Amino acid sequence: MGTWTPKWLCVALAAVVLGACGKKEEAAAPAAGGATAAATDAGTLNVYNWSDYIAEDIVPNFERERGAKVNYGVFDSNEVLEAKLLAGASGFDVVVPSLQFLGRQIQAGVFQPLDKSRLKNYAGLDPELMKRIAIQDPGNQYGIPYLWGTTGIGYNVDKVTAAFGDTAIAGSWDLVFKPENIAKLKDCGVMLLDTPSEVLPIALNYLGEDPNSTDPAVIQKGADLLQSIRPYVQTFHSSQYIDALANGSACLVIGWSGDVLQARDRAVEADNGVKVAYSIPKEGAPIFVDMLAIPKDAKNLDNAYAFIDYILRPEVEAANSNYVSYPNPVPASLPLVDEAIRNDPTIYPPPETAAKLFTLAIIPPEVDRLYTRLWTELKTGR
Ligand code: N2P
Repeated sequence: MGTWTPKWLCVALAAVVLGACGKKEEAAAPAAGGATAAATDAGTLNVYNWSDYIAEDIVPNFERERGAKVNYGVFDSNEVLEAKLLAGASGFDVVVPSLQFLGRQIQAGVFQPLDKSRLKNYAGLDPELMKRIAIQDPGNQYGIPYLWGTTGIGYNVDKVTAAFGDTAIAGSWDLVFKPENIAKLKDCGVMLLDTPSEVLPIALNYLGEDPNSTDPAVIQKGADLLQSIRPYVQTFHSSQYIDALANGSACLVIGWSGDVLQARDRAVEADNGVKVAYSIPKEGAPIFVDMLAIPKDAKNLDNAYAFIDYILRPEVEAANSNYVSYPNPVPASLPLVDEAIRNDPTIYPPPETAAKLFTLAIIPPEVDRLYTRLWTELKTGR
């Protein structure tokens, strides 16, 4: 690699159909101090982002440069963020939904259109990516891409090798979806993301169905597949798996690319002998783009724009990618991204892998309700 190659990403994103998502929960409460202040730009900024999703010095550096205090809260699922946004008066100035959730939140009137003249780094965003994003954010009016990634398999190299002789099996969703395979890893800990909006489409894709199907009979097939492996799943959670993989208490997860790679790095830092790896299975996997957006009722607009513009600096997004192992949408940052990350095919998938990635569409409310019901049944074992 070595050069920015957005073409494959475009191919993957071009597969966007109409709507797919779901419902769900959890994460630390936002420290939305200042949310009740009526004044504009009272020296604060309320940011609500995914957990484990920012280089540790970005917020302090911004605070120092801007002379503002950032209240930084975290969540670990789109469903949790969406519940807060739809309830209104969230107190947040900047939030980070995934594109397909942003799409339906735009329709619900949650965000304010962006004044791009206030973002001097806007021109540095990859134009091909922006074009694809416009399928779900028409005219790129509401969202700025933050980072992107894939949803695949995280695993403990030694445990998988002990069970199967080598790790080849991790290249296929067969590892997760064939009961006889997942059963072999049951005792070392299996965790799935607690997010129906990604796990159900993964199951459908594995079955050869449209991952974004809105047909209840088709969606039921995905739910049945998940029920068949339910006895082997220990936990549904969307952030605890990083530490669990790193400390050896989980050996198989459905997880997000950068999170699994952070687990790998934490194990190396801890020098505990645990080897973690991430795979994009050959049958295909979701590709997601997480989007910076400003709620309609945000109070600290100047700071919100300043923060987004700060993030878009090539050196800031490069530092971000280097820290969290997720690619970013600013091509000029690439020369500053560590070679080990730039050249890692599980972070920047090569074209043949990219061709198999699928985007998630905006699903209609009745499908959303079906997802939620099926997910509850799955988790509670009904
Ligand atoms: C960060 C996960 C972000 C990727 N922990 C999910 N969109």
